[in-house]
Amino acid sequence: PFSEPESSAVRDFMAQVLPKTAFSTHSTAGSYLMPYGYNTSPPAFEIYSEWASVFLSENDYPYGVTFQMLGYTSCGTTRDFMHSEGIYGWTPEIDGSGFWPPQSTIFDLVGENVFPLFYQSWIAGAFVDVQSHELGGNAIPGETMELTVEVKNVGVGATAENVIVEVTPSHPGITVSAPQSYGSVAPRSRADNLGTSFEITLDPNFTESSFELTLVTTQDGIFNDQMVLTVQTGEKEVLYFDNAENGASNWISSGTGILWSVVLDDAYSGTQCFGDSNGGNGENNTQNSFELLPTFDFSGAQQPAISFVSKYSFENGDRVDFQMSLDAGISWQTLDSFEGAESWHEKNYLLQNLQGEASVNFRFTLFNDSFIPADGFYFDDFEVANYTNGILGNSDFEFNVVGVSPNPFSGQIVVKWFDTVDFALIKVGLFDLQGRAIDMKLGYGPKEITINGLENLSSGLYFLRIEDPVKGQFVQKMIKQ
Ligand SMILES: [Ca+2]
Ligand SMILES: [Ca+2]
Ligand SMILES: [Ca+2]
Repeated sequence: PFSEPESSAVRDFMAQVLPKTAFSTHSTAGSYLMPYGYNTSPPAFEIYSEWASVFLSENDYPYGVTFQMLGYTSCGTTRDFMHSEGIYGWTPEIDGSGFWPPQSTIFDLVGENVFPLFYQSWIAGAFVDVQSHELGGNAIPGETMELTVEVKNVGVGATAENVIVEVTPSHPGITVSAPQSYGSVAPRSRADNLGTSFEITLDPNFTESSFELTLVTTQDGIFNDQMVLTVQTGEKEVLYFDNAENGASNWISSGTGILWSVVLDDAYSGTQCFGDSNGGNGENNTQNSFELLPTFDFSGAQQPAISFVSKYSFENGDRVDFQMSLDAGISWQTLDSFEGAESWHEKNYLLQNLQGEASVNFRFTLFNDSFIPADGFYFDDFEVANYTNGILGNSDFEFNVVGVSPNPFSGQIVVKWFDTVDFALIKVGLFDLQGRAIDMKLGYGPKEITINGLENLSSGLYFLRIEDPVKGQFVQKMIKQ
């Protein structure tokens, strides 16, 4: 080694600069190579993949060792030398049509590689990510919820100083307690605000069906990371929650290739999550599933909902489908498909169309084609819940159905459909606490139904029931002023 002036110059430069992280840029595979080039699996995968899943989420480049990304081994590369010297080294393979891509593509190719360069310089020092969160209580008008936020200094070179977490609501009807100081956070360490939760208070007159909370981390007053949470209003009954910390005994893995399991490479909450390929990338020509064993009975449910946090990295042609079955696993319908790459983020599904279904199963299914296996899919904090007495309205959830306003009401109630079903008979009824009908309205494929003449109704609690032959039945708690 170092027989050539070029390689000894690199060695001498490293000794002078003492970097923590480094890129040795190549083209044109559109992927990021990890050490070691001679081996088929990388060392320190948990650190390399944790970073890469963030800095490559913008350009969707997959990451792995040369053998996985390019199909051959390459010995004695700069990044291998760097890793052996305690430097985290990658070989970025910039995308493009060839070693001399057309001039017209240069701006795009540079643009998609700028964020990884920034991120690499940030993690060489200190960089504070939102690590996990826990939201307690119910989002009910006039009530207060408690939010704890855990952060992590994902950097390797410095302690993060003056770390502050701020929570910003999407709606003026939500108030949040002041930003909190997390002090100093050592490299690769976590900190949280357990015991001094953020307080999230809903105005007594809040009428939205959901709202968002944006969690922002700063270090010395400089923005680092953000995470957006969607909160559904109503009383939440948790039917199933799994943070993966107790293993995968509630899930069944089947199919070809590496099977789904607990993943230790990265986690949102705690130290474990679930995924298709622990310890590295997946395998080509794989199709397998991870099915939740409990079956759910939504026959008495008002608003079934699912949420989880996930991150993923797929090469073009590979994907994960999130699926449900209404016939005990004989047939599966896809609720969502995950392709490309995303860093940790929350997913929410308001499954109003499952209301009344007595037997519902859920699973994740992975499809890897015959070319380039990427890191795959990770998920954590998987929750199945039923919301009751929530506010129905224009929602940030993926399935929007109806809006009811105002609530509290005085003279009239207006019910609106955002997701119109033509030629469907919609029934809207207002009932008192004893179940007596106050008024009933029918509409044939309407976008709006108004119940009038409620001025003389005595103040108190009522229920509005909306029956839609396609979307199902919804019950909404209403307050008469
Ligand atoms: Ca976890
Ligand atoms: Ca993996
Ligand atoms: Ca592939």
